[in-house]
Amino acid sequence: MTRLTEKDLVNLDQLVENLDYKLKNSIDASLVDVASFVAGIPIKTFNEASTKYKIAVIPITSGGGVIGNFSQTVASVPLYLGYDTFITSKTDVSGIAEAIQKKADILFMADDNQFIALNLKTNKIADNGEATAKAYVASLHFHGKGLVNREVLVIGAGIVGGHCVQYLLELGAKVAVYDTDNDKLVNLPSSVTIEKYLSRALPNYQYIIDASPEGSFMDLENLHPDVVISAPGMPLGLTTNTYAALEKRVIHDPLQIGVATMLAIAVSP
Ligand code: 2YG
Repeated sequence: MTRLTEKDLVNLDQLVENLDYKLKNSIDASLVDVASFVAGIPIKTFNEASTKYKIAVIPITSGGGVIGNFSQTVASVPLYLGYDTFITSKTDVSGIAEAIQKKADILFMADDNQFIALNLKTNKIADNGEATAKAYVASLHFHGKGLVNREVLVIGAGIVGGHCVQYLLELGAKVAVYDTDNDKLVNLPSSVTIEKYLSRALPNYQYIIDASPEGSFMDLENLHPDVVISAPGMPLGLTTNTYAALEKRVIHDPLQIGVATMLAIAVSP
């Protein structure tokens, strides 16, 4: 999975408030709607959880080390949703101890291999890859007012793309997948269509999930006229002018939608 950089996390238009506003504008659903839908909990339950759980975000120095603004961006989401949230002053094991001493109930922490939210009360673990994938699929579900029998193209069959395929099938969509690496395509369910040539496939799909780590490979003239692109992949697979032209029909953020969904999963009974 792509490792974020501080640069990915400092764009002001990616502030969680702005993202929530953009999400409502493009899919007529909020962060809370999407996160609750994925976690399978009533919106009321998710909102009430903000009075029950204290959130700690723990910077982890392993591997590539702490990413500037990563903990702050993660913490901004539960804060925005009304949760008592803090970033530990210590990192790693000392940070975990500090979080527990300060009575945190849910710990958010990420190394280079996994990003989780751990509910200490229920032992529930929310994984960012799965939560992000489902949140981006759910966004298309809201946009399309359901995905039953809708054809959706998933670009990139890695960890996030794989979870997208599973969830799309669960929601009744007809799924096609493109990946440059054949090894990623062998274990897909037989009902999934494999697209061999991306440039030939792109114009045929109104709904696209960009779960690839490639940037700027999709241009407007080669896309379906009513295309909607839900893009968990970093960097965004659209050229700048295509992103600008499509605006409301692109769902994309570096981190926040996935974090909100991890939180809903972590607090779900
Ligand atoms: O605590 C820190 O600052 C670092 N140890 C965080 C490292 C995170 C590495 N993982 C990623 O950058 C992504 N997999 C995070 C999720 C991206 C979601 N699109």
